Amino acid sequence: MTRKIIHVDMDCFFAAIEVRENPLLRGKPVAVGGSAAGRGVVATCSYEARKFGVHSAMPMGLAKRLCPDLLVLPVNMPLYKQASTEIRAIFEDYTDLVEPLSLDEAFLDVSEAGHFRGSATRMAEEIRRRIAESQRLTASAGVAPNKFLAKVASDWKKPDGLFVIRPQDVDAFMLDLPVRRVPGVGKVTALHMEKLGIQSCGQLQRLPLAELEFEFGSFGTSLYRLCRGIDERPVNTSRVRKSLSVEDTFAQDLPTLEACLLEIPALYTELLKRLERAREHQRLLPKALFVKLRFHDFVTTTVQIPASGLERKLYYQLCAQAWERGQRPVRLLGVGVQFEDPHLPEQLPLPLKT
Ligand code: TTP
Ligand code: MG
Repeated sequence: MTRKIIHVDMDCFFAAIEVRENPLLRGKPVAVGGSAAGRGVVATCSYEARKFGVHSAMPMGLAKRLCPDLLVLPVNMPLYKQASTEIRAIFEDYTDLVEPLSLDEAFLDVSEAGHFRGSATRMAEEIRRRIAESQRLTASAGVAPNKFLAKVASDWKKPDGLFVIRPQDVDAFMLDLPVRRVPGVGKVTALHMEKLGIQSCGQLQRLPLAELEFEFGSFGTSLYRLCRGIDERPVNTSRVRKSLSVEDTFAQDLPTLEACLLEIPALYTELLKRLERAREHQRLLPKALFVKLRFHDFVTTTVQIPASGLERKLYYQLCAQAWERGQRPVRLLGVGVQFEDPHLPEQLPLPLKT
């Protein structure tokens, strides 16, 4: 059965909310995030700031250099959460099948929704209008037969746009779609494809399944379908958490391994706290622990170890291992845990030999 999926993504979400709260910011380059002095990063920024090359996750100091007039605002999370909750309530007027991806983004499966005699396009239009009216914020939306294409579509006419890919348009749409748009294709895979002379999904379609699997391993199997615009992933109402982590960028570089180790207890305590909160919603079984270090020159390294519990000792060990790889001052330190896939059947404990 063909499905009807809507993907809604708010435009410059945090920054748009700040501009709404303070109209003097309208039309100005605005960034939300940590201050340059505190060595923070940009969470997001207005389109005026993006013109200067400022983008998410960029160090604020660099953003200020690229755009000297940049207005930097601190993150006001409760305000964004409030807007997010109200927007989600709008989605739920159309379907129970809502899968939030983040505060500002969600998939809706409206295949069974009766509004507008089932027209997903009309529903998406109305959702955008209601968000604009009630929140004074703009949203972009994509409508397509699956999640992959709905997400591509919401980005197609951003900001404040709507784009629809009908089932009969999929084949033509895929031909020129850059492979980078395919979920799971990052820099490395894209480069691999480029070396094979492949830039578009149309070109990728010419590779037989066996060749895709030879070149890209198990991901090749998914690629075979994705490059044809086929994606059967359901809209999940509750997302399964794969990992949880806590990290901190320090106002001053941590000069030595000892200094890094001293930061572990605070990060560890915070991780336990967040894990406890996350466990209120789902069963989470640790399968590995990891430590992430970013050295002062932004070189980043991650080490992990299989584990079924959050042993603090292991984090010290991992931290020392990660440090060995760089042996220079550290600007960011993170600790985290990966979880078992809850859909796998539970492993039976091996009977103890007596
Ligand atoms: P995005 O949807 O990626 O970005 P955006 O809504 O700001 O801009 P766009 O118009 O391109 O959709 O992320 C949503 C919000 O999540 C964003 O406003 C800030 C926050 N965010 C972070 O805090 N850190 C990040 O690294 C990213 C990418 C987003
Ligand atoms: Mg967004």
